[in-house]
Amino acid sequence: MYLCGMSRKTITAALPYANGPVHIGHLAGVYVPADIYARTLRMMGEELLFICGSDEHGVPITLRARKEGITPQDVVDRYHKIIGDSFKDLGISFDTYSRTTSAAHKQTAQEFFSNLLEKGAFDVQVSEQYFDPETQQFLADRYIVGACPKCSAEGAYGDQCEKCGSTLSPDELVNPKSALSGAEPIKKETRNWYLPLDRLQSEFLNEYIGSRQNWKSNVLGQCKSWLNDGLKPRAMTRDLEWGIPVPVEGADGKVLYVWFEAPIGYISATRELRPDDWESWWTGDSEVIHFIGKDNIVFHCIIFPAMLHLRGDNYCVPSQVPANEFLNLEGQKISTSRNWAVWLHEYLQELPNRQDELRYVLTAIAPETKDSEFTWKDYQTRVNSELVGILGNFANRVLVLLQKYNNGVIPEVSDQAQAWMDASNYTWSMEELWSKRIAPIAQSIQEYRFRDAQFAMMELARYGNKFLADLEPWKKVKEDPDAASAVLARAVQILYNTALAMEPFMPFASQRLLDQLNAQPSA
Ligand code: B3M
Ligand code: ZN
Repeated sequence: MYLCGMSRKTITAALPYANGPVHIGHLAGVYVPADIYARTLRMMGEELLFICGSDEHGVPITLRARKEGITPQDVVDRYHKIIGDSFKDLGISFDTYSRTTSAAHKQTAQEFFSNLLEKGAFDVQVSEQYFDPETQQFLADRYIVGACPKCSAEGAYGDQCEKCGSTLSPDELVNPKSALSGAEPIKKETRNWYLPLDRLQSEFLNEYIGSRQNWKSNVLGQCKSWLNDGLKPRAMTRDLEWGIPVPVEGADGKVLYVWFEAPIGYISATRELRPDDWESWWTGDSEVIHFIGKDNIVFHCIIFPAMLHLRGDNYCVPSQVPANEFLNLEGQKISTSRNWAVWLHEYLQELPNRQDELRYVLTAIAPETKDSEFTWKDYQTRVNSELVGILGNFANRVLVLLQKYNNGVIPEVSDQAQAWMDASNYTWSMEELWSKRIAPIAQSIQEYRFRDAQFAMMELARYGNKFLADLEPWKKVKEDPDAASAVLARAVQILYNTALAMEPFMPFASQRLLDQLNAQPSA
């Protein structure tokens, strides 16, 4: 097993399916924590790439295209743009936002498949699959509809009933029909390439997962339950039209399984971004970290590592997969099909320049260890009492006092006043401020505890408010102007540190504050 060196990081965020826009559940689970992580490490001077892009293959995209009477490419073009623009607007600082219909991805995914094929990694198996005799094509599970065997609802899919949520197989459907033609599907033999996950379990995965001590317990729990059940071979090719053609003679009409090629999309995006040294970000000295939601755990913790292990050639397996649980909305599960969601592009349109408020609230309630809940009431309370009441209040007081007593200029502090300040019981030295208030933020972030990190960041503003309330510069200005100057100068330092610490969480407000202080982020 090659976990790779720890000198630089390749940070990935799950590639969103380009069959719809992203919503707050995606943001809280994946994109906001990943961005906080990448921004923090950048500030700390670490070398990293932050990679994402659209996942543009898969059956849901073709179904959507059929429903709308357009091509799958039209669907993904539309959502790739909406998703990419809205991430940018929210300040998600990807180094690249690519897509899996790019030429570079097709090449990289096919090369990866061929490489494994040459190494004899796949088993070829012939199996019976559903086939539409009218349209003459194989049917993915989603393309077979019928009555649900559990709740009897009509229109259940071959993989799931959306009415009662049961997971199904097409064989269980009552009265199955092809969604393409309405014809009754028949079974037909077909040949596909399988990843022997059963063999890989004993050869590699048991040890890989078993030795991940610092992974989150929700992630390890899911992995272990997959392993306990025993892995089965899984087809890495499918009889479909939309996807990346299987690069084998005679495999016409077959494409790479979307969960085979989508994670390779991270590698392809790196290749496009860094044509000269892309492979070094996936081998040798790089450390790979995947930010994902809980429904993607098996693919990133079991299937993709198995592929990378088989690939060999110094390729790294993921060193961390800090997956989150789900976010609910006003007491209900977020659902794309029922349109129960707060869509990012709509939020940005309806509440312009309120990116940081959303980032802040989603981090405060992030489903890090269990499912959590977003409500607009809670959003309102957090914005008013925390962002305005604590952070805004502190910044406003410092800036107003500075303007009022010293024309907006940081006052000179006499030696005597500085000595009084350093000896005062009311405050810490700047070193203590750093070790007690700032270092814990970075520490929590490195342990993937973003809620704690943001809370620790807010502690700086709480501390600043208490500092001002205790030392009352507005009173001292009359009795002891020198001491008032020392208090003001120190308050500005605390505010400056707060503005820096805010950057990963609220990059827009951080920049505005730094501008108001006439300071540079790196100063
Ligand atoms: N497209 C699935 C999802 O959005 C997905 C992730 C791919 S990551 C390689 O849930
Ligand atoms: Zn049902």
